[in-house]
This record gives sequence, C-alpha cells and structure tokens, in this order.
Amino acid sequence: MTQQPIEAGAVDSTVTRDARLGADGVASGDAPMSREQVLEAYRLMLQSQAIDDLAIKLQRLKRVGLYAPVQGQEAAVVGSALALDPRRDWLVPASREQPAMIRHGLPLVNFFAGYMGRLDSAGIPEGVKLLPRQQAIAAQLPHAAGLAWAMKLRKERAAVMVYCGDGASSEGDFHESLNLAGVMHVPLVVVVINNQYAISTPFHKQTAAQSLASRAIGYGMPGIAVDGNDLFAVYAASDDAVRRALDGGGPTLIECRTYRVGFHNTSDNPNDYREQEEVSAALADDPTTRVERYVLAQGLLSPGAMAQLKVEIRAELDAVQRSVADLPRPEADFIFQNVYDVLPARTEQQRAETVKEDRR
Ligand SMILES: Cc1ncc(C[n+]2csc(CCOP(=O)(O)OP(=O)(O)O)c2C)c(N)n1
Ligand SMILES: [Mg+2]
Repeated sequence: MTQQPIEAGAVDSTVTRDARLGADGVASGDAPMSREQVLEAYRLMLQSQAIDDLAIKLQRLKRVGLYAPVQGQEAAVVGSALALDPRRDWLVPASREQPAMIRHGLPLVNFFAGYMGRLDSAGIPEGVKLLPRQQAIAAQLPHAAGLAWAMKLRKERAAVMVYCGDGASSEGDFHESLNLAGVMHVPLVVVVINNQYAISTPFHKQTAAQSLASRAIGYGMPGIAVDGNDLFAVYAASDDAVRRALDGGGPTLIECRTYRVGFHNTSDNPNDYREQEEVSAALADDPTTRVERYVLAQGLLSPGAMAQLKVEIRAELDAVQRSVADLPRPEADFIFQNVYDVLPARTEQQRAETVKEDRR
C-alpha cells in the first residue's frame, strides 16, 4: 500500500478555515449549505436547546438520573453530523452529541427512554448506523477506528465520524486509534469538540499543545481547526473530510473550538472553578443566535414562523416525555443481568438486597 507523504502545509496549527458565518449572522462568501440544510440545522439546534432544558428539569424532578448538556456546542455537533448520510455513514458519539444522534436516526422516544431509565425501549433501532453513547472517556475511538477499517476491508463506500472531547484527546485510546487510522488509511473523521474544559480542568492545564488539530501531522492525516461556533465553517470542514474518506483519502482530524456554556453535567457546579465573565463572553457568541440572525436576514423564515417552530419543538418533546413516562420500568435486578453467568456471592447478596428494597 502506498501512502501519500504528509506535507507540513496540510496541517494548520491555528485556524485554517475562515469564519463563514459571523456573530452578526452575516456569511462571508457563498454559504456551503443549501437553504434546506440551514433550516434543518437550525431546527436541530433549537431542538437541542429544548432537550437540554427539558432533561435538566426532569433531572431536578428525579425523573432523569444524570444529564450532560450540549449548550454552546450546537454548531459543532450539528454542523459536523449534517455532513453525513445516515443511510451510508456511521456515527460514533461520545456523551454530549445528542442532536447528532437524533439526526442520525435515534427516535426521540428511545432517546428519552434511555435517560428516564426505560431501558427496554432505549435501544438503537436495527439499521440505524449509530453506536451507543460512551461514558468511558475516549473508549469510543478504538471502536470507531475498527469500524472504519471494517468499511475499508469490506469495500463499503461509507465514512465513520467519531466525536471526542479535548479531555479525551489526552487519553491513550486517542493516540492508539488515530495512529491505527493513519497507518491503515481508513475512512474516519475524528471530530474533537474542544469546549475548553474536561470537567473542571481547563484546556491549558491538560496539554502544552496550542492546537489539537496540529497533532494530526504525527498520525499522517490532515488536521483542521475551525471556529466551532460557526455552523458553516464546521459543515464545510466536515463535508471535505467525509468526501476525502469516501474517495479513499483516509482519515481527518477536525478540532472544533467552542465553549461548554453549561455545567459539565447535572452533578457539577462550574461556579467553583471558572469566572462568570468567561461564560458571559461565550453566551454573547451563541452559535444558534448566529444561525437565527442568518435565517431571518435571508428570509428563510419569518419571525412568526420562527416563533411557531419553537412552540412546536417544545410541544413535541413534552409529548414524547409523557409517553416515555408511561412505559414500564425494568425490574430492579436488571442491572445484575448480562454480565455474569453465575453471580459472585457478594454481588448476589447485593442483588437480593436491591430486589427486596424495590418491593417495599
Ligand atoms: C476513562 C475515564 N476517565 C475519567 C472519567 C471521568 N470523566 C467523565 S467526563 C470527563 C471529562 C471529559 O472531558 P472532555 O473529553 O473534554 O469531554 P467534555 O465532557 O468536555 O464533553 C472525565 C474525566 C471517565 N468517564 N472515563
Ligand atoms: Mg471538554
């Protein structure tokens, strides 16, 4: 197998893509997305905000166990996922890519069933090319590299897009996966969502690198850094990478520079480790607001139609969560199944206590 030599110019350690959709909602140059795609993206971004709001409310009511919001990262997640064809390509999420999973084919009912403990209804339907959320940091990356390698071996024309965070990029799994993906020249797109934090650890405390995109050169693949709050820049970079993967051009690393506006998850209090000014600055550059301004300025929706869309999105989610609440809960010993053939004595004792407690 011959590999193309990697030129230093293939990697830009700063930001290679010009911002295409500015904070004022004005696009520079031609939009890389059709009107229909912009509207689909806008709807997914609004839906993501509404899911965050509802899931956090349900967690406070003890109907959801734990939830990690997307807030602030909507353009990075939606702009990348929209470059995929769900009938052809695979999506491998980390744990904060809710709108990408839904756009790729996970029904809203299954999505909420997972968060609300109705596990019998939470599966990924047959035929949906999506792997489950991954809570163990970076552990999805070896699976994604293997999946992309399988596509190549089977000669299936498909790309695999895998997500991970800035924190995950400091894990051994990241190195092993990207190294293998480079060596085997597989159709993989690695989207690193650099939201500046791994829980409370800021970016500069976990790496001395200025840029995560620049790591790509060590793996023999192009590395692109984009303004992760710019839907058009994220989409354009992702679309290029997916096309390259499909055309046998191998893997790409895309670093989306954004900011985690919300808490890490519902058990975290970010006021303990970061200043409000930093959050306020990020709020002033909200990625969905950029798209909203563009949609209005281009006349893609009237203000009335926009307000109506927001009402519809929230009503749909309310109906979904009510129907999920009516689904049966799994038996209390569900969590003890499917790991051991015969439970060890200590675990058997825990199972018996759990079942007894649940019957009270
Ligand atoms: C292997 C492993 N180590 C530690 C944790 C605890 N943990 C959960 S989220 C997280 C930080 C992840 O940061 P990042 O990859 O930047 O993703 P983000 O949460 O910012 O989306 C850590 C350390 C874990 N889940 N798995
Ligand atoms: Mg992070």
